[in-house]
Amino acid sequence: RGLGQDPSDSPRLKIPHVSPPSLKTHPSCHQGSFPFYRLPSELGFFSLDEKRCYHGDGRRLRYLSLPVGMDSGGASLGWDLMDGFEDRYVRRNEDEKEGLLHLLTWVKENRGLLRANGRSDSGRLVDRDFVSWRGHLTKILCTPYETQEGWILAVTLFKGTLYISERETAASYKRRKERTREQEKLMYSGYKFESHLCADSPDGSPCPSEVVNTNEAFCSVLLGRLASHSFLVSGEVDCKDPSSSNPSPPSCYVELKTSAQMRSPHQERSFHRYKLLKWWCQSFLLGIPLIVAGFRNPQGRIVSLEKFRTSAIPQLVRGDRQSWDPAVCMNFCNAFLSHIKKVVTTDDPRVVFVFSWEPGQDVTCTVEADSDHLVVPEWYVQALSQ
Ligand code: 0WD
Ligand code: CA
Repeated sequence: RGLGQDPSDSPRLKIPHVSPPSLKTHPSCHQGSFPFYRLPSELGFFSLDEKRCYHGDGRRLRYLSLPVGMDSGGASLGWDLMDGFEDRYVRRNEDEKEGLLHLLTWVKENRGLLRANGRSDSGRLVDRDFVSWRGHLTKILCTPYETQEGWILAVTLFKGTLYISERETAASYKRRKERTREQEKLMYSGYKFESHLCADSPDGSPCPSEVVNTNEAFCSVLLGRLASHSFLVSGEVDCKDPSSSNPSPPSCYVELKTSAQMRSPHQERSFHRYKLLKWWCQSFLLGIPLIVAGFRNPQGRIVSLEKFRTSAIPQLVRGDRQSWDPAVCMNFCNAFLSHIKKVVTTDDPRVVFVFSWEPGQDVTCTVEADSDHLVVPEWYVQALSQ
């Protein structure tokens, strides 16, 4: 731009402005060796009941109960995952944006476990660099390979700790509101699958005809570290394997997944490239070692079950040159968390830094000085300041 062409260019009106640097997301920018990642350790857990009420206990933890003979080929299971969609389905209200609510409730009730110890000079109320949901970190990990959906992550620095909370993008709001009946059924089928494999007690049996209520959840709360970043993370855990060789969490936890039966090499490739990427990121983050997958036919019946060891997934995709690299996911996450630390330096619960990303572009950031959509709610500020 030529100087002086625009009246607002007059030196008198110029406001010094340093825009926060953007961050590149392309895989080629994040190659390298796998960064340090410590297996997360469980610090606690909580449950959400059928009305989505918080309980500081494990009442909604369920136990894996595999059908006998699963390892002998699976046989023809034939479970009908659409059963109950019309009359035994209670859906969580997705218009109610909870943000970090339940996780912060856990922190509030367990803040003694998170205080900086005497020798630490951090003086932080919560002695962690970051607090977030596992699902948000999964989105960060998948970013270098994501070509469809962008994200918005809102971040606030409060007493030395960075809180990360997702905001729904306009596109994902639209997709949610325009979900077809077929898509609704597909979502239901994932939960129904859990009913076939989970029992309420370690030696109990699943009740496949139960009401599916997506308000219910068991969430584990864990301490983790990625390179120089310490974090407190919480994620929903599907079940515990009562016969696990390592009974201590998260090693005894199991993730349940459904996917369409693969009928062509093309479908198999896209399963490896897209599905396994998300499955690996999600389970690796919490240190969940086992994924039990059910493959459904077009009629919505489970035709086979397969176990995936989380640690073995990267080898399954390594042969494909156009596939993903777990090191890129983790290096990008490391870079993004470092970026957040560099950009978010105002320690104030009223200030929200909004990081946005769309496929093919860099991560950008805007600041809301007195935000209407707080990441850290007032009740939490009050409770922790006591
Ligand atoms: O409000 C939202 N848009 C979301 C809320 C999105 C993602 C999660 N959540 C809630 C979850 O219900 C849970 O209470 O946050 C809490 C922590 O979840 P997370 O572990 O961090 O989330 P994520 O890893 O994305 O999802 C784990 C499981 C899902 O399993 P699958 O196998 O589908 O990945 O949480 C469940 C689902 O079973 N889940 C949800 N349950 C109810 N409503 C939702 C949702 N919108 N999204 C995921
Ligand atoms: Ca699941």
